[in-house]
Amino acid sequence: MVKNKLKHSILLLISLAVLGCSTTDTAKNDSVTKTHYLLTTGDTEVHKGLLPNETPVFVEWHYSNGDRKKQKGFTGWDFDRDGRFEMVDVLAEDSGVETTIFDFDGDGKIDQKTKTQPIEK
Ligand SMILES: [Ca+2]
Repeated sequence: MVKNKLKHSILLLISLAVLGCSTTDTAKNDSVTKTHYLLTTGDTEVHKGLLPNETPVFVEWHYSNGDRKKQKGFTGWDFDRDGRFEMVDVLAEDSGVETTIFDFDGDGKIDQKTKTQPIEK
């Protein structure tokens, strides 16, 4: 059971990575390209009461010139505190929420995706 939960969490992270890759291309110039990236999770913040657990997910980009850039790319929300994310915020370069994705059936696949709309003033 724990192994299946881990597998589903990894599937969701892979889905996140694909989503993140398509939205955060910030290569400095044409001769320097991104070669690969690593995803790591930070410490989970356990909130009191009914609030879900909150875990930052970091993306470390590796470039062809050897440079690396690490940034918070996602925030995972674990509503039932089983270690799997039911909701993930995909963050933009300015750390604002760009998209929110949901996996409420626990299969590690995205069930719904909601694009964040800017607030009109
Ligand atoms: Ca969960």
